[in-house]
Amino acid sequence: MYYCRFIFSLFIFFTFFNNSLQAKDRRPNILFILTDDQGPQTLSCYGNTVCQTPNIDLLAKSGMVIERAYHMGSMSGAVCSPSRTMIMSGRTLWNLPPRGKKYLKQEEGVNPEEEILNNTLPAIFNRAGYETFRTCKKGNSYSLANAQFQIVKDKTSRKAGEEDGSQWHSRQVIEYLDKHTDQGTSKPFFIYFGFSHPHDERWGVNRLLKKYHVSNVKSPPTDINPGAPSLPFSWLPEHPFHHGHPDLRDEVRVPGVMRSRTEATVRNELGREYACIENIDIQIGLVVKKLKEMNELDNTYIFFTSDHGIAVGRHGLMGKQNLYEHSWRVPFIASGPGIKPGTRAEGNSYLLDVLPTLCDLTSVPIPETAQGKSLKPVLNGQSKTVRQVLYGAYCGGTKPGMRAVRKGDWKLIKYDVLNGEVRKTQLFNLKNNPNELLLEHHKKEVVGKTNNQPQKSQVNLAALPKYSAKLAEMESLLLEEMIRLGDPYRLWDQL
Ligand SMILES: [Ca+2]
Repeated sequence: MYYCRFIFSLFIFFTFFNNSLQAKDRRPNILFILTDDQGPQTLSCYGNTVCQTPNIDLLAKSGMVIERAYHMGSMSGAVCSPSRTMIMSGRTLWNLPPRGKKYLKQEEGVNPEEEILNNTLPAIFNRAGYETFRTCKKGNSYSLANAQFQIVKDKTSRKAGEEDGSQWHSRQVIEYLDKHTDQGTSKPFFIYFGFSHPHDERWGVNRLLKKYHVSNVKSPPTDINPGAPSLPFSWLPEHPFHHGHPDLRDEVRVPGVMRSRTEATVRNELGREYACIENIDIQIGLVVKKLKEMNELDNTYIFFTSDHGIAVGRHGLMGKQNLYEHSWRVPFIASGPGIKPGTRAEGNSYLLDVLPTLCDLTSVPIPETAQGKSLKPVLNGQSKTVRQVLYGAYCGGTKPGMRAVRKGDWKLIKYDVLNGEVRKTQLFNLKNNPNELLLEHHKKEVVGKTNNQPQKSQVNLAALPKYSAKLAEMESLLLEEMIRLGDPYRLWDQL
């Protein structure tokens, strides 16, 4: 009898011991989805009616859409690079760590690099006991941080095939999840799911190119395809003044576009962009389906965003090196435990808020190096915004460059470029003029192509005496933000 009891006790002990070793850590998983060069205007949850993204729409319906999410800017033509460094480090634009010799600029490198590197997204979640995985394009990023993920499958995939398109990235994630399941890993996962598209060149899958009535081209097309997506309301044949970055690759050398801003070129390129985005959407659908099959979907925070927006013909620009909403703003959707389905909030967030937000949602301490704010109160429905004023900079070309500030519906953009040759101020009321239309958008030949007759008040309001007090208020807000955030430059009228 005593012997039996002893054996039974041993059995209980080993069962308990074994279970405690194997017990599944039920802390929430993270799936962070990052596309390359995608403005919110491409998605139906932000008003697009042409580009079809049923899986991203489903994410929006099952979570929260942030209306006002932005990247803080760039001191380099490669806007991806500081933007992705802000995501990885949670640092503000003028307080970034050096990303490697190649990217070291005079404005950078003044920070305690090691401390920041020890507190990047992968470093934090490795320490917290997560299994960290990454797939993304290569380059233009914070490579020292990227290397900290436990598993890295990076490759720039900007073609249309299984091995060189967006399909490649989703396959890496699915294969990883299969391994995670097969190995019975008890750890929760953090997946950084990056795409190389819709960044140009926008090589679309044939079926999707046909759907949007466009084709892959190397030189600007001459014929308008009447089935291609319409011109955006803010299309212009050229920007009213020089943007200040001479010979900028995105404005003059994108294959299939070059310097052309014609209706034929812009509509074809928009359709190519949509084909690439729909392909990304299909890939996201496959990964979400996998999570569902694994019974992990309800226990996973999913964030969808992009490193910045892009113009694609709006305001006569093609690239992302400007501070109009189409390029400064990013899409931002979040779903997961505690986030009420089908909700929206203004947010007023930056991409550098991602790091503190993910920490906060998973009860991981937010490191002191993080300068962003946690969006958890917004995602939980306790507040609508995390800050009131938003600041943006672009100075990858001539200095001091462009600056923007937004508060409520009001936005100021200033340009001080080409050694004083261009000094311009724009003031917009975004509620009344969400597309930031200018006087040039009222021209007959422009209206004839965009089929949009702007209201009289939809112009740059900066020179109108009626708005002089608002202008002065926004000017002083901008300077305050520049000082507060350590912007090393001042504009001509701030000295
Ligand atoms: Ca990018």
